[in-house]
Amino acid sequence: MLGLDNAGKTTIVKRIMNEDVTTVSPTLGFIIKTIDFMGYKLNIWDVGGQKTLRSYWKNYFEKTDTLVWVVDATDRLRVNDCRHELAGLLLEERLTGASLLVFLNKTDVEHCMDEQEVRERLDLDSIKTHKWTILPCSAMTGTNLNEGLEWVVQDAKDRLFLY
Ligand code: G3D
Repeated sequence: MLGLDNAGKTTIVKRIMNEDVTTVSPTLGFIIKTIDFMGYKLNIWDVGGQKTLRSYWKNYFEKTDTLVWVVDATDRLRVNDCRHELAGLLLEERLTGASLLVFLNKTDVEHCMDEQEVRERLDLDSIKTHKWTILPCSAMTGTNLNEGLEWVVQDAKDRLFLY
């Protein structure tokens, strides 16, 4: 799970794990959590998103089935930065076979960017190299987090049947 700092990655992981979401501090390194979901074990790597940490992202790509890219729906100022970082990741050789789930987080906040706006501003429709989807969600309310994990599991299942 990657994204710019402050996108809500740690809060999403905490919400999924049913932990208290009112106390999060910036992720300086990474946190690994394993959850049981629909009979599968999902290993979630929450990797810090600050600019200084982004060069380390590539150390986490080995054996990644799905890249969960978390976008802050309230952060219009950094949406270009967000598009640029995502585009760079999709060029990474070790992520070639990975699928992409874009979690549009913080959609509980009024006047935030909606799915259509983010699709356009991140240029998602031009992505042909990876199977992808976008889901508006909220780590605060829990909206759509399970649906996102379901997509991840279903996608992994589909790939198992292919091999
Ligand atoms: P990161 O791990 O991507 O860096 P964090 O992001 O999980 O640390 O979250 C950054 C801030 O966004 C936190 O606020 C957190 O409470 C808030 N946040 C995360 N998800 C949501 C959401 O879905 N809705 C809203 N409204 N806020 C969210 P603070 O104030 O602690 O910086």
